[in-house]
Amino acid sequence: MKQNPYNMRNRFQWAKGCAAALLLTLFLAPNCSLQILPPASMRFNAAICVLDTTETGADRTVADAVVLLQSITYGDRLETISDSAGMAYFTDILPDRYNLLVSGRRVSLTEMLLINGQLQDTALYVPENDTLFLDIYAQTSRTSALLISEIYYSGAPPKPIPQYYHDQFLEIYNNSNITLYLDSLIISDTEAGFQDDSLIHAIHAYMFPGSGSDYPIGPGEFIVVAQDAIDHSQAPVNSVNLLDANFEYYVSDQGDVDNPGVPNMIQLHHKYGIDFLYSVFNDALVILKVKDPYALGYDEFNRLMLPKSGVIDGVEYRENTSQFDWKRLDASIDAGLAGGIPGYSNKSVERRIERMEEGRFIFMDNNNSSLDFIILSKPTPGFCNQEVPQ
Ligand SMILES: [Ca+2]
Ligand SMILES: [Ca+2]
Ligand SMILES: [Ca+2]
Ligand SMILES: [Ca+2]
Repeated sequence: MKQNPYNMRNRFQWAKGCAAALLLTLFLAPNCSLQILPPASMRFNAAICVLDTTETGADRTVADAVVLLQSITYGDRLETISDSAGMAYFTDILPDRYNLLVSGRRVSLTEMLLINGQLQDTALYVPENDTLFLDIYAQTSRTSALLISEIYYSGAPPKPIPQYYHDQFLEIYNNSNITLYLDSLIISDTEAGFQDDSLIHAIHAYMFPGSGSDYPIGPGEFIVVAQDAIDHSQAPVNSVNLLDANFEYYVSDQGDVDNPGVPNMIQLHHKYGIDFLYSVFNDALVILKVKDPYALGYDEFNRLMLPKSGVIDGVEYRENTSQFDWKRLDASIDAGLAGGIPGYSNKSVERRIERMEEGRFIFMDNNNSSLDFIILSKPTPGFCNQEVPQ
């Protein structure tokens, strides 16, 4: 797999991009702060040390990591970058329950490792004028050449058809500079409650057709997998025209529509539903490649078990992005959460552009959707109209 070369300039731009992204999120986020705040005298400082569990000694500390504090009660998001000693400092914090997310990178000549860690729903408080010292442990994972670049799951506003979500789609992007093949790649949604398991418990699993080199995806190319590759905008107002989708899910025994001009995804497993429907509130989607999808069989609730080692990329989303309990994906796949949009809002979530390279978008992938994804007011199937960060 091709890794992008990584230098100090990129590292700075990445950190700058994350900081700008978080500021933008703060600016755009609905004002969910409560009116009644604890007295200012209860505020305190925090010194957080970011440690990589895969290293020893001085190498354990992670410099240049984005450290994000999410206040659960007041909705505040505070972020900073860890210094050369791996320390991140926050001042004047309100006592509250917090989610702490860290996201960094470690670069060698041969590879770039992503470093992600989190502490969920942790009460932070120290006596007045004191400083809280805290260690946060992070684990490493890898970025990939093929990425989930957009998930449109929210569905159309209820005019005139209520709860219409057959215009859902998944967009995949080739973030590398070589041609790759989609043949036999699997898309699956995974059940909650198996974060620490070595297996994906797939509710649905659909595979791209082809025998190895039939469906190329070039550098900088998008492909769209539709729930149904039809022009949905003919019915509910503001729903999406997916006539140009590259692939569609087709569930033959459920009266599904089949556009003969658009190849169907091969059904490997379909536990329930009239189609491969993504939840309009919370779900996790992964793309993965495995030798034999049936090698591990099924769990006791008829979910297909697939090895986590086969996961190429994964994105978890929720309506409430500060609720980290019962996550579906662990930090090696997605340490954060995309989303934060209501169902049937016609909004979409798309991976943030990190930079341009030889005229191609390079999308951000820290394996942390809290940092990597933004909200779009309109879905963009097969393209991206984000402003490129300078
Ligand atoms: Ca379908
Ligand atoms: Ca078709
Ligand atoms: Ca990823
Ligand atoms: Ca897009």
